[in-house]
Amino acid sequence: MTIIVHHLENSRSQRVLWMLEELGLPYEIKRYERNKATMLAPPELKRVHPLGKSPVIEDTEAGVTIAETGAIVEYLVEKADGKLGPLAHRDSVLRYRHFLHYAEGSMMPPLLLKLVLARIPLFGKKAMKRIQPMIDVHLDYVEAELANRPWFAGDEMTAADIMMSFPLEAARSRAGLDASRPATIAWLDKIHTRPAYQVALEKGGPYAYA
Ligand SMILES: N[C@@H](CCC(=O)N[C@@H](CS)C(=O)NCC(=O)O)C(=O)O
Repeated sequence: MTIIVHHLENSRSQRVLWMLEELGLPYEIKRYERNKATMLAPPELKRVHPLGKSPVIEDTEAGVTIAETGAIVEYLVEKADGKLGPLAHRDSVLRYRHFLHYAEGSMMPPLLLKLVLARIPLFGKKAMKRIQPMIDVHLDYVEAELANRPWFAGDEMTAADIMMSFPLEAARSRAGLDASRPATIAWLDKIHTRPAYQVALEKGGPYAYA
């Protein structure tokens, strides 16, 4: 066993388990529970990486510790000799790179903001009304993209789809993604029925977004 996934319940790190299952790479899970009051990660995670966030992976054979989902996903593509990496066509390569970064760089921030504001009484509710239109721009964009092709980069599933799974699952659970955006919902249903996704879900423990 060379890869250890430091996995926080109900979190982005579910994507890493899914990817490892898709790639058929052996791995071990170290589970962490959120603090029930703050929902933050436990302090033990700071011993693995100074940021104390999840996901973090350790590749014990290579002697490396990697934080940040996008960096982990790219590392795993490399480790699997390009499997789930960019497709051959130039346009697909550009889309692959775009969505790989877009997931955490553009789509997650307003979703996270909404989650944080939802916990602030009065002011939070008012401010949330300003955030939803920002989220809707992303949801409309994604819907238009998925109406054009089966996967984010092109005709085949890639790591870009894995990156996009968490923001879209979060959007469905708390930011108004519903049947009015049928291509996106069909894409979510499609990833959820994949055997590798199901196995990862079973191994990962609590995950409120699937
Ligand atoms: N952009 C980072 C975000 C990491 C992150 O914020 N992870 C969350 C899990 S969804 C976390 O560890 N939260 C607990 C905390 O902040 O204490 C990534 O994709 O890896």
